[in-house]
Amino acid sequence: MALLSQADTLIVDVPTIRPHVLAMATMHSQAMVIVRLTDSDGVEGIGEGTTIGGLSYGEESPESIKSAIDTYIVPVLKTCDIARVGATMVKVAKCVRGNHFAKCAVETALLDMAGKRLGVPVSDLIGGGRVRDEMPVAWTLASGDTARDIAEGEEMLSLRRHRIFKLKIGKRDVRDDVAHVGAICKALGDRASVRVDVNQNWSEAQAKRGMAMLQDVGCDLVEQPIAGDDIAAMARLATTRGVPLMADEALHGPRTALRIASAAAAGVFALKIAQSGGLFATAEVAAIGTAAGIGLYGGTMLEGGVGTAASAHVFATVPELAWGTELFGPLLQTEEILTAPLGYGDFAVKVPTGPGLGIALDPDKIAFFRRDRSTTVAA
Ligand code: MUC
Ligand code: MG
Repeated sequence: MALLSQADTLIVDVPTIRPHVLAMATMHSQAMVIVRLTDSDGVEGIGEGTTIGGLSYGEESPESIKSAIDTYIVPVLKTCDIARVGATMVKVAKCVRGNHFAKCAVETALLDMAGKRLGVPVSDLIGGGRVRDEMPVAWTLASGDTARDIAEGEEMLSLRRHRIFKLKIGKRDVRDDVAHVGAICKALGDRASVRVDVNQNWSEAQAKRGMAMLQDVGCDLVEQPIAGDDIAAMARLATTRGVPLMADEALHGPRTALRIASAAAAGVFALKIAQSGGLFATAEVAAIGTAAGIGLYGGTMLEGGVGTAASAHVFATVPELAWGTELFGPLLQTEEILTAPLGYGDFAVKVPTGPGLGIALDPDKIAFFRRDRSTTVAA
C-alpha cells in the first residue's frame, strides 16, 4: 500500500538545436510537462507529458496538460493505493475523460515508482517484459532547406547515429515537396531509409498523387498524409498504388487502433505513449496492430529524456518492431535534463536497465529551464 504524499508539475522549456519545420508549426524550443510524484515511503516517480507546437498538433497543450494533472488527476490519486498502478489508472479514467497526454505523464510516474519499489525496470511491468535492449532510431530532417537536410543526413550517417530519416513535408506544393524528397533519396541512396510525414496536410486527391510520386523517387513510407479522422479516405489510400501508409494522428488508443485495423486504413502504426493515453494502452495498440498484420513503429512527440525513456520501455516489449523507432527527442534539444543521457550509438537507442525508468532528472537543469514556479500539492 502506498499513498501520495506530494505531487509537483512543471513546464520546462528547452531550445531546439535548430528550427524544426513541420507542416503546422516551426519549433524553436520544446515545452515538456514534468510530473514528480512522491509516495508515503518517500519513493519518487517521474513522468512527462509533451506535445508539439502548442495546440497546432493536437487537442492538448502544455498548459492544459499541467492543469488537468493539478486540478483533476492529483485529487483522484489522493484517494488511491498508488502502488496499484492499473487500478489507479482505471479510477483516473472514470473521473477524467480524454486528456491522454496528461494521463500518460501520471501513469509513467506511477510505473517509475512501482519499478523502483519492486527493483525492476518499467519494461518488466508491461506485457511479457522486454524482448530487446536497443532499437533502431530515426532522425527527422526538417531544417526547411534541402541542401542543409542532405548535409545533416550525411553527418548522421558518418557519426553512425541514424540511417533512417523522416522528412517533414506538406507545407509546400506536392510537386515541390516530392522534388525535395527525391533529392534527399538520391543523395543518400541505399545507405538510408527515407520516409515522410505530412502531418495531415494533404487532401485525399493530393495524397493519391503524392503517394504515387513518392514511390517513384524511392521513399519508403508516408505518415498521416490526410486528416486522421477520415478513416474511409485513409482506407482508399492505403489500398492504392504508392508507398505504405502509416497512421499517426489517427491513433488515439486501442479503440481507434481497432477501427483502423478493421477498415484496413493503414499498413503501419506509429505507436505513441501520450497519444495512446499511457504505456498500458500503447501495448494494447501494439497488440491490435500485431494481430491485424500491421507493421509497428515506435513514434515520438519529441519528448525529452523522461518520455523518451518511458517510450523505450514499452517499445522494447513489442515482439516485432519492423519499422524501428524515432526516439531522438532529447537529441533535438540543446540541453539534457537527465543526470545521465540515454545511450545512442550504432544507429540505435538503448533501453535503460535500472529500476523504474532507470533515469534521474538533473535538478540544476530543471531549475534553470522551468517556466515558472511549480505547483506543489501536499496530500
Ligand atoms: C510526428 O508527427 O510524428 C515526430 C518526429 C518529428 O520530427 O516530429 C514528430 C511528430
Ligand atoms: Mg507524425
